[in-house]
Amino acid sequence: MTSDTPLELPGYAHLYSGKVRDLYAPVGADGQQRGGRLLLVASDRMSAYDFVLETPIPDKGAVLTQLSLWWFEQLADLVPHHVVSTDVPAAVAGRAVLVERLDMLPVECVARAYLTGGGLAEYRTSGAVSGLPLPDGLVDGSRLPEPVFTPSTKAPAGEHDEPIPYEGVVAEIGTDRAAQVRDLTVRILQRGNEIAKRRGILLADTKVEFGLRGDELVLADEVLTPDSSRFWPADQWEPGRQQPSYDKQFVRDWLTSPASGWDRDSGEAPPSLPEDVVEQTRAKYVEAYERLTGQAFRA
Ligand code: Q0Z
Repeated sequence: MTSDTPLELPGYAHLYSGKVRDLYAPVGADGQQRGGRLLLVASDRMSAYDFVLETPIPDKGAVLTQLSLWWFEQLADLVPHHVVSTDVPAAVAGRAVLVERLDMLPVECVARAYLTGGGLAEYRTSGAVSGLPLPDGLVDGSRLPEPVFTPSTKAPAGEHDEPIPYEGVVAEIGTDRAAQVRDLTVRILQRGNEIAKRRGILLADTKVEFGLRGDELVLADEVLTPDSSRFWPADQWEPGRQQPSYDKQFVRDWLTSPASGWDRDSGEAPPSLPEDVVEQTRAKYVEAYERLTGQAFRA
């Protein structure tokens, strides 16, 4: 269990830390929170096999932050987003965004374009995903006839999100809002895949979060990053097996190799990563950013 002290940022109060990100609120000289804004900070921490690794991946937080900002622009004709400014404290420059504080919807909006993970497990049990019947004969990695909305609960810290039926979303936020987030989530993944596929990356699935600005739905959090979505190398896509991960494969391969000395089933935390695995992994994050955006990554 890692319990790193969050950064102290002058002018900000630390609110919360997720596995790999930290949330702050701007505060005035009086120490009171200034209304309406939050600071989202992406760290260089990485998770694998449900552990937060002790070895940081240099620039990961900045790459994912810059990628998410780029996607918000690509999606701006579909849905407004929460980003206010990238003018952030020097200590987190490039890896933090100032955002509008929204009333967050109490559901995780997931869409799947390819079948794997929890969706595959549900399909094997029932022939359906989130209650939507699918054709027979699909295997791990199959492309779905069309992307499906597979919402989940927002689990408390340390727990896993649980899939919920579409009707559960309706019960939480109402018929019209449910249909709106379902359609938007699917369109975000479709737009993402239209762009990514041409650049050699498949987006198997994604999780997005929405909030409300009054009555207006706003896309929040991070979007279409390797932490919120499964990125697959398109040239290695081969349905019928577990697909390699675009970003985590070097880490997984090393952790499960004899060289690591780690037993995944032991319950022990994984060991620190060797330098070459760190560097290869950093290169994959940078490569994803550069392929997708067509821009050079600058730290
Ligand atoms: C996002 C999270 C973390 C980063 C709350 N615009 C918003 N308005 C209100 N709340 C949020 C947002 Cl993005 C919000 N999270 C998740 C946790 C770092 C994002 F530690 N929680």
